[in-house]
Amino acid sequence: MTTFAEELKTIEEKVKAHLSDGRFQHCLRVKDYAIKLAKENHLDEEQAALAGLVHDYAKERPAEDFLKVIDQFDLDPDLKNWNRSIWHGVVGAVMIREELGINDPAILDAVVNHTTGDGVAMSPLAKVVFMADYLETGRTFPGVEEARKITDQSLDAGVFYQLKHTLAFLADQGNPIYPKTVASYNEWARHFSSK
Ligand code: DGI
Ligand code: FE
Ligand code: FE
Repeated sequence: MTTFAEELKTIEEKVKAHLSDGRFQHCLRVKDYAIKLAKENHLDEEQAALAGLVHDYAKERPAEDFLKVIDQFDLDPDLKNWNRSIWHGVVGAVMIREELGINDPAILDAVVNHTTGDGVAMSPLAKVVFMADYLETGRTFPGVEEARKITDQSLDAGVFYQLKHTLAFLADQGNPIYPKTVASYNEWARHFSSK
């Protein structure tokens, strides 16, 4: 029998081996923040820890690796028009399943959605990982304290805060915006708007 702590340690070593130290430390902080948010929202802390730990597992893989997986697993061919920012979640989840042996669909779904968010039907675990990635203690962007407070009060309000600000930031930089990011924003905007 392996305990959860042992399983986490084994996965942690594998994640560490695939990432620069800075990115690995980010993953550890996301794990910790995900545990905090899971506690606050009465969710499974072990699932949150594991999902937080692995969420950026694929972040530093070469483009060819992602392109191969997109073909091999018949993922949406439109993905090829995007880049690592989008691939590391959507395609990275397949690598996490295949290479780390994580099969829990809730964890894989949280990884898939950690960059773009998802609509209002987004799972509580996916919300936790999405917010932990944004709010982990190493994040210092203007507004991060406000975002942490809002999220402590309401996970949903935090998700909308992040989508609003990320969309505005990407547009301000003149970056293309992945359709799912826009769709996620629209669903939450309708959910929170009175009109
Ligand atoms: O992987 P992280 O840096 O911890 O965080 P992330 O996965 O949330 O975001 C990765 C990058 O992707 C970040 O620079 C913002 C960017 N991003 C998020 N949504 C979109 C996006 N980039 C594009 N082009 N389109 C998006 O919709
Ligand atoms: Fe990421
Ligand atoms: Fe991240």
